[in-house]
Amino acid sequence: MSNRISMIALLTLIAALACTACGSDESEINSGAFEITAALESSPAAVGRNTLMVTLKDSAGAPVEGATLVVDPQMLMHGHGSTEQVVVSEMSAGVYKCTPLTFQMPGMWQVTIDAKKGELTGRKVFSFEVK
Ligand SMILES: [Cu+2]
Repeated sequence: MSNRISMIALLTLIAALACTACGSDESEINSGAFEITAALESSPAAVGRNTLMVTLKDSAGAPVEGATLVVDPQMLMHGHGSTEQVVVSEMSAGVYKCTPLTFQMPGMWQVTIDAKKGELTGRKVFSFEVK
C-alpha cells in the first residue's frame, strides 16, 4: 500500500516536472481516491474575490456527498497564501461551492484542494495566472 502511494507521489512529481518543462502556464494534478473537478465561476481568474465550484466523484463516477474540503490558494513564487479563508458549502450531491477565493495580486497562483470522506482522501492541485 505505501509502495503504491510513493509510486503515485513519484508519478505526480514527474507529471508536474514534465508540465513545467513544456512551458505551459496551466497545470492540473489529480491524485487519491476521488475524481475532483474544479472550475472558477468566472474565468480567467481576476484579482479580488473569486468563486470555485468543485465536483467530487468516486472511482465509479458517483457523486461524493458530505466530504470535507480544504481549499488553499498559494502564490508559490512569493511564498504567501490568500488574505481570506475559503469557506466551502455543499450545494447539491457532490457539488461544493468554495468562496471567497481571494487573489490579492496578479501572477501565478496554485490552488490545492484536499478532500476527505471517512478513510478516503484525494487531492487536486492546479495553477493558473491571475490577471
Ligand atoms: Cu504574491
